[in-house]
Amino acid sequence: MDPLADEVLSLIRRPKSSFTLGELADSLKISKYRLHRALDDLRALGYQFGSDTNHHLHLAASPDRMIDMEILSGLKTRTFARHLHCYRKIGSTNATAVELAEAGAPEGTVIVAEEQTKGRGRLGRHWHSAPGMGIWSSVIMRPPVPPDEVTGLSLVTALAFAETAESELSVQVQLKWPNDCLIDGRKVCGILIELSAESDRVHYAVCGTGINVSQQRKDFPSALRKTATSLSLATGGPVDRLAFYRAFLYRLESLYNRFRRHGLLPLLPGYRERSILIGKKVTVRHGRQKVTGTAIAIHETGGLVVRAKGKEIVLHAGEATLR
Ligand code: BT5
Repeated sequence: MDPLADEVLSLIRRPKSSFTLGELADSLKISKYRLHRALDDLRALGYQFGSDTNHHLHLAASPDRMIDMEILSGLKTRTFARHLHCYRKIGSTNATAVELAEAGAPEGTVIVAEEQTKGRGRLGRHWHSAPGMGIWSSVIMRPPVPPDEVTGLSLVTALAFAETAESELSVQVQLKWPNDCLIDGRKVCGILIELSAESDRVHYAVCGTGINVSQQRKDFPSALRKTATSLSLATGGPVDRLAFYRAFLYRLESLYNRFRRHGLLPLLPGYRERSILIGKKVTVRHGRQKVTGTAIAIHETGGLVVRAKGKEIVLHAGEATLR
């Protein structure tokens, strides 16, 4: 983005600002002609401007687009998204995040895209990432925990999503260990953590989050129509994707920082109260392992504690189904 367009926007957005075209050009020390060009560039991106009877300019509409100016405007995080890579179309934000993390990108670097052509789920599954309808995003994290506690990041992210949806949109979210967020039993958000680690140390974790925002039923492929939902379907109206994303990033950063300082323990009550597995009979499959029993708790490492045949087993990964 042209830095001038960026400056124009930040001046117009400043609280209580009121500029005529001439005053705005003077403040930016540019000609009115250049200002008109910058406003035209912004209009091409989807910004709309209005003016009052005194010819003071105001922003009438902002585009619903995953562009840095929009994400950063009003974002309250300290480190998350302070390094931000926005794409219109990408293979997978996680794949790009892995490349950037390998090249030394700092913690909190965010990759976000309007569309993914190779969005990935766990175990090589596909994540459907329709253009402009969701939040397809990855954050690079460098948590000081051993690799077997990284499941905790999935739980931290799921909880951040649930709290954001509940506080911003008043919808109730259920969490299905380890990485699913559901509304009315349908998946609205999936999380994929990818890791580079040694036996006792994590180099980096890429935390990928796919959030369905504005899809209507017909927008999902038929295979997902019965199992997937979106925030819009849940609220019954349009959802401000960018406002939701900013709120989510802020909450994710603050829960992640608590996790870094104190581990998962302080976050467990919030996770547990939304868990659809605790207290239920479940089957958990992980590779060739299959455990059937009662899910009784979430362990402080993020694992699922299952009581099976009189023994308590902590599972650190797997696919859980309710029986
Ligand atoms: C997940 O995998 O739920 C992790 C999804 C992570 C996606 C994000 S998007 C940004 C970042 N970049 C990436 O490339 N990935 C991450 P899993 O638990 O394996 O669930 C995958 C299954 O969910 C699929 O097999 C489908 O059944 C279903 N599914 C696919 N797309 C969906 C969607 N948009 N909404 C709901 N369910 C979906």
